[in-house]
Amino acid sequence: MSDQPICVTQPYLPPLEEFTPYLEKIWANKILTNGGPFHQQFEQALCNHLGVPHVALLSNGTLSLITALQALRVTGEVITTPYSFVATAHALLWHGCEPVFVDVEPRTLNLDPARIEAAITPRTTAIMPVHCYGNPCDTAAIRKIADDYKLRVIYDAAHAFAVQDEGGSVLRHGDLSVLSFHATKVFNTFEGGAIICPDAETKQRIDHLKNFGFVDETTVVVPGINAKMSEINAAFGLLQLQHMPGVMRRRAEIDARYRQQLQGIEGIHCLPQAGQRSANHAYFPVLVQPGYPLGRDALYQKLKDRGIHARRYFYPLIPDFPMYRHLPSADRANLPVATHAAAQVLCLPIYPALTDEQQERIVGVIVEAAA
Ligand code: T4K
Repeated sequence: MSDQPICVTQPYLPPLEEFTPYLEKIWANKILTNGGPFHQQFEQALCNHLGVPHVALLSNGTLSLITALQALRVTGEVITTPYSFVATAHALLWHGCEPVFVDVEPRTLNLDPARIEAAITPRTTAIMPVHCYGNPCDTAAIRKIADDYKLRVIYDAAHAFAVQDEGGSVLRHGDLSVLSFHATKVFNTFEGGAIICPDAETKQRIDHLKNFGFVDETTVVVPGINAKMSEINAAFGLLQLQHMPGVMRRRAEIDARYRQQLQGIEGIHCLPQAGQRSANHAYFPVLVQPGYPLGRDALYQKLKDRGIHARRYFYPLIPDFPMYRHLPSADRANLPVATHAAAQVLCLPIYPALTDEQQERIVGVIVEAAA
């Protein structure tokens, strides 16, 4: 048992028998998709759970990003972070926009507002920051720049489910915020995503966009796509919500134990949970820095040899992928902080079913290598 591989994450699944009644309802009414009863209930339940006014459910986070860009009619250049999962920039390419990479700031590894203005050109229409690892961006500074230059802001909040800052849900910031409910996320519906909207009109436009543009049987108002969440995913989401308090508690415990046990190891720096009233402990990123006897990749390999699959989220940097390398903003010289982070970050396993004994195994390897 103690030799079982440990992955960076493992999805939370409620007891199967709790899901059976939901399936029975779907089997009875034979509504599988296209905005059925579970879809409606789940949207409302999410609004309540997250403390946001409107939620549009979609089939995954990537299509949610693309649909959000479409909803706001974003064009031209969009300022974004080089330090994220590749879907952030891919969404921009799919929508026909040019990502303009701006470096991150060292404390949170989120887009550095101090560097945004220098990257704005007459073609810039929007900013797409990421609340990386669930740490909120400097939303006030980003808002100010967006207001000054009349830019749209779409937050990629794929990591920020249920995160709150001093004023409430972090998802209220920007023109739109996008969530992912992928299997690897804090809150999963197998696959799934959502767009948090400030008003009913925008939500309606997104609802049209995700359903081919249909308003009624014979009216199509926009060239929409099919990005709907199915009833089975929505039903599962409804059930998952009931389990979230326990999931969050366990994640917080694991996070606290890591911080305590890794404290004082030279060259191992735990990224702080910054600017949060309520964190979600989605990831546990550590920076492997000079002073630690092994480099990040050597520690990654050592853990892997012991069956522990930590992950180098986010290496390589997005600008290093072939479809981005040619962009002027992909020049590494302008991205020193992101470049360092991509070379130093290791995300340690964190998920509700991770046992204390497994966590000791993980910390044990890090401590042993330090000795
Ligand atoms: N924006 C940001 C900032 C994102 O991080 C993401 C997704 C998106 C946008 C796009 O949202 P989606 O379109 O995905 O909804 C994973 C996820 O596939 C991806 O959703 C996520 N970010 C990214 C950070 O990580 P991989 O390639 O690391 O996944 P994979 O398959 O290697 O899984 C990691 C570990 O999780 C496995 O070693 C085992 C465990 N696992 C995974 C799956 C899929 C399970 O135990 N069960 C599972 O079903 O990308």
